[in-house]
Amino acid sequence: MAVLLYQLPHSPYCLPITRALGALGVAFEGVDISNADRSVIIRLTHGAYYQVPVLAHDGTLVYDGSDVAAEVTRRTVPADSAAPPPHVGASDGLDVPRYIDRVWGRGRLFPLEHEGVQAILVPHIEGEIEGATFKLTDVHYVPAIADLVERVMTLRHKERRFGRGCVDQWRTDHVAMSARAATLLVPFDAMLIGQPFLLGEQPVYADFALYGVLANLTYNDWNPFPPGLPRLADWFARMKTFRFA
Ligand SMILES: N[C@@H](CCC(=O)N[C@@H](CS)C(=O)NCC(=O)O)C(=O)O
Repeated sequence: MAVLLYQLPHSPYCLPITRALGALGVAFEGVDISNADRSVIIRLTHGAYYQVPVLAHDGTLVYDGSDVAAEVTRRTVPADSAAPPPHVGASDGLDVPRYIDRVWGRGRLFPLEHEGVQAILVPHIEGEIEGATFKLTDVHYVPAIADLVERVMTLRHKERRFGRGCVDQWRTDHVAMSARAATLLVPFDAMLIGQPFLLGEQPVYADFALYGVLANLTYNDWNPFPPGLPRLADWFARMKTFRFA
């Protein structure tokens, strides 16, 4: 039952997956890919995907949109070429954690009674919150890339999206950006009044998604945990080691 996770170890989208696998006691091997060279993922998915995470589980490849991508691949791969591996997933941006929940989680990451609130909460965490935190990491992450070409290609990727000089600008603005991130996190601190995890007695995927954002922010101690959030700080410590019973 080999489980491989193709990942960027600091990624706010990969850290929830590695933590969820850990919390569920699933043994897996992490395969780190280059941020600047996605050829491993592109070959693995027969050109259907270039992002991470990608989970390979007993010949099944799982990544965001993999069901749809598999359909497209099936239709477009010539009959005489090697068939692509089977794919699973339902494309709502959460195909990998939903697969993990189906195979190992017994519905604990996505309990039916929390589907509605998670459909609001998780996109907010992956959008607004992640959007306020990853730049604070990137000001440390990008210059720390040892390989010159990898570093500049990663910078290029950022600058094509956010404009020339964006990483230097984020460095200049980091005090205001840190304060904004802390403000955005206040409601999560309040959610923990009277309960140990965001929606109750044990974590659901929203906890892992938020964990990923904060583990990315504090990766390699590049940033401190945001101040003034005592319940969230305690929750973060619990999330680091949580194991489902
Ligand atoms: N909804 C996807 C999002 C994956 C995602 O955004 N991955 C980032 C990791 S930092 C990535 O690979 N970005 C590179 C790119 O878009 O070129 C998931 O959760 O799996």
